[in-house]
Amino acid sequence: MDRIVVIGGGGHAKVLIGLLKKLPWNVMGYVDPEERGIILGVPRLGGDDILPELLHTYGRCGAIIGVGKIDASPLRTTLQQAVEAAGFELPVAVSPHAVVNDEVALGPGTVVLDGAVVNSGSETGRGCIVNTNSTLEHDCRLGVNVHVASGATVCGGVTIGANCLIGAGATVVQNVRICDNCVLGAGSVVMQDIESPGTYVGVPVRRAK
Ligand code: JB3
Repeated sequence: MDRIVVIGGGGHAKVLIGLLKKLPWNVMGYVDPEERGIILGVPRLGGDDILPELLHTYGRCGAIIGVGKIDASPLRTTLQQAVEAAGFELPVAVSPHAVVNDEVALGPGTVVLDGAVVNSGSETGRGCIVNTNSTLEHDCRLGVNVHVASGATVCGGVTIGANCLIGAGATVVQNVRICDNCVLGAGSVVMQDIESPGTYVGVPVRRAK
């Protein structure tokens, strides 16, 4: 079984550790600047500074970005680039309780969590989160570091730019295009293209900031 380390030790990391334990990975531990205690039986190994030592000791090792995303920050991409540059492998992790249909391409470091559906012909960039019970319909295109939060529905043919957060329970209707660096509030409904980065809330969405 290949070894893997989780980057971050908060709520998203806990979900990923629960998932990785069901997959053929040996979860060595998590790294976090803070001591977050044992998470689902998995210990903290230290801060990010111990990562080179892990590679030196074990040779081949996976890493997964357990720092989540509730804004348009590129932090997850920065972390992913750092661990890749250090020599870690960035696997795709798909829950056994998710459905990923035909001709789907998931970028390295993307996770598809319990109950999520990624329908045929869709693509994600690197390091995306398709969170619990969300739907990414057919022929969608997600940029890097997009989080489709729990229960969100992205209809067919939608394009979403880098770093976007599609909030919990939000809906994006068919063929809409959303530019980079947008945050859509929980429960919001997007019916037209969004062409300026910002935060959008409501039904239909309006710009909040
Ligand atoms: O809504 C859902 C289902 N999940 C949310 C997820 C997507 O985003 C969750 O409820 C949270 O809102 C959020 O999860 P996350 O990012 O795990 O949040 P939090 O519980 O606050 O934990 C963040 C952890 O990342 C903290 O322990 C930080 O110390 C750690 N962290 C921050 N920067 C870092 C770094 N860890 C490492 N290794 N390196 C960093 O640079």
